Amino acid sequence: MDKEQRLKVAVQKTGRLTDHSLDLLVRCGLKYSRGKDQLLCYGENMPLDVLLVRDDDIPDLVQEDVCDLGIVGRNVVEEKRLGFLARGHAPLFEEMQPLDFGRCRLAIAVPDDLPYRGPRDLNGRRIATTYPHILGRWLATQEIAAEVVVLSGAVEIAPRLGRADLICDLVSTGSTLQANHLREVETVLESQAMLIRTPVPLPPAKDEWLRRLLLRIDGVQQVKESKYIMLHAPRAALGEIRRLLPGSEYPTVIPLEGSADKVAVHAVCRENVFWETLEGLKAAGASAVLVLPVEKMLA
Ligand code: PRT
Ligand code: ZN
Repeated sequence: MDKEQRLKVAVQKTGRLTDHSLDLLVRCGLKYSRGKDQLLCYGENMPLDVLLVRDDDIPDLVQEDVCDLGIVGRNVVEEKRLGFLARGHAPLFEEMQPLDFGRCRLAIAVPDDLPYRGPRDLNGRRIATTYPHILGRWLATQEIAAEVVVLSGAVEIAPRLGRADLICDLVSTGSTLQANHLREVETVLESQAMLIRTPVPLPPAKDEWLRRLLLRIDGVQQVKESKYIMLHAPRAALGEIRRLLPGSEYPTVIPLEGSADKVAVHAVCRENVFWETLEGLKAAGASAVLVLPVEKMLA
């Protein structure tokens, strides 16, 4: 297929999103070989190539129509979008789908010894961040007048260096904050990896592959939590057992040869199946309970 007909996806080259992004594409069926320069992954079995870049460049590459799609944190997308709007431009990328990895939050954190009762305590303070637009919008909605100190990195040490009173930075486990004697007090933005696309209409062949890719991403996301459950149950307990099976609408009920009152129940559960659920099923009369992972699903 000629070059113009191949979807190009921008993915972070090295960082927190890289493995998850490539893994998602592989689960969607992509087999790729990596180019000599290590910057391009060439799709061997799908007309889809991956361009490996810094995450901050991904919205721009999609904006400039160099790539059709990008996988990037919502924090980066939102900061870029607000930046464009502030300069009077409309951003030319569209958020398509959250991808359920790279979860973190942009949060305000204050030094352990700084008292904090609520957003109003931020008035007149200096806040260090690499996300001035998102923070600026949050401060405006909270009607707080604070000074935003824009840094390019190492935000968590800014209070100790005297460059700011507190910070607004990404947090996942919180251990970085703790190590720097900071505590989280407000969430400014919840984030996870997003699929973004160019608003430019795609030629039909590319558009068709994008449609297929989106369906496959849906399928991948559904199976992540899904389990296939098989069990034996007394017929009389079927109502209770159906109620206990998490997120499964229509289980298959199969008679068991040689047993008048027992049946086999097979069901796809679209939510995680915990030990508590299995214990509940057993208490309701289920036996021979098997829980299997689901490999692929197409609704
Ligand atoms: O080189 P490049 O520019 O591509 O990478 P980068 O260094 O800018 O990004 P990277 O790989 O650090 O993060 C990429 C994306 O992952 C971010 O834009 C977020 O969308 C997402 N993400 C998820 C995170 C975190 N979790 C996270 N914990 N990004 C950064 N962090 C930082 C956090 O600020 C702290 O400094 O990781 C550190 C550890 O966090 P704790 O809370 O677990 O201690
Ligand atoms: Zn970056």
